[in-house]
Amino acid sequence: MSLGARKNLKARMSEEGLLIGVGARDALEARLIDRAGFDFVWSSSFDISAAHAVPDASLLSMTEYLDAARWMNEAIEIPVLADCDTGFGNVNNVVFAVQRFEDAGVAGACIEDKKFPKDTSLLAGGRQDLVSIEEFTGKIRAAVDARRSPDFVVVGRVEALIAGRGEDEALERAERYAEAGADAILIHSKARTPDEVVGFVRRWSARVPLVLIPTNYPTLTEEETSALGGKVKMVIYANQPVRAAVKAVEELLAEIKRARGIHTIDERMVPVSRIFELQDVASMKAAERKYLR
Ligand code: SPV
Ligand code: MG
Repeated sequence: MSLGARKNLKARMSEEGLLIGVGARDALEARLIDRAGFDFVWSSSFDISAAHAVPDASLLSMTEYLDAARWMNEAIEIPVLADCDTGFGNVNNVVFAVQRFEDAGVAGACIEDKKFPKDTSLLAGGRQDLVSIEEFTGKIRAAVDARRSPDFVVVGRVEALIAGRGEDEALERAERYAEAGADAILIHSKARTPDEVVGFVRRWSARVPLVLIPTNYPTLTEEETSALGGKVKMVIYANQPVRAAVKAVEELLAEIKRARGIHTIDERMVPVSRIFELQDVASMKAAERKYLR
């Protein structure tokens, strides 16, 4: 199966410049990200877990992540890069997942080198055990062989910095995952400044492009990232929409409680007509006019 031109993240990776993705928890958020002009949607395990009010710790099943990614993909024109955690188990789970995400029209899958079940990367005191390089290169090779189209992007995610294993091990893992066939390497860091990631980027061989998630080092701008010499191809703002939504909804609910009514909150909400627009009610009504007799 080949992806439609606009969904082809692989083709876009060979264009000049950074690709900017934003994390979504559902199709509505994905549609907002698309309408705002970003390059791709990250179907985030953190965001989808948060939407279910459960920890991002391999608790939801692959099917739930797949469903979320499929709904997102169907709602938008831009590609979805699926956060596939550890691949949901061993190589058999990786093969199973890659085929299903690809069949759902998703543009690519990212798998990380943590042990299943994983703990979320930015949690202080979280379990950050890694699988061996051999085990993880097996997963990358399995993912690459399982995809039906070479356009399906396989991202290998290195958690060595998150696990406190240091830059040398992170570089070795990245090199080995690229050698195993990963189209890009996501290097994650929970340091509070960009220095750790910048140090990695500077030493990276540039064998394949890099992906960054600057949640914990938000001072790194896109301009500064581009200035790192073109080794970074994608930046993912992984969880800002869900965090903004929680803040807005908490404040709204507090105001309703305080005012004992909904007479003071119009300014805090979009009108119902905006939701109709995001639901594309207009297309449904056009179809009714054409076909409904
Ligand atoms: C996600 O958004 O689910 C990620 C990024 O994997 S992080 O939460 O920082 O691990
Ligand atoms: Mg995740």
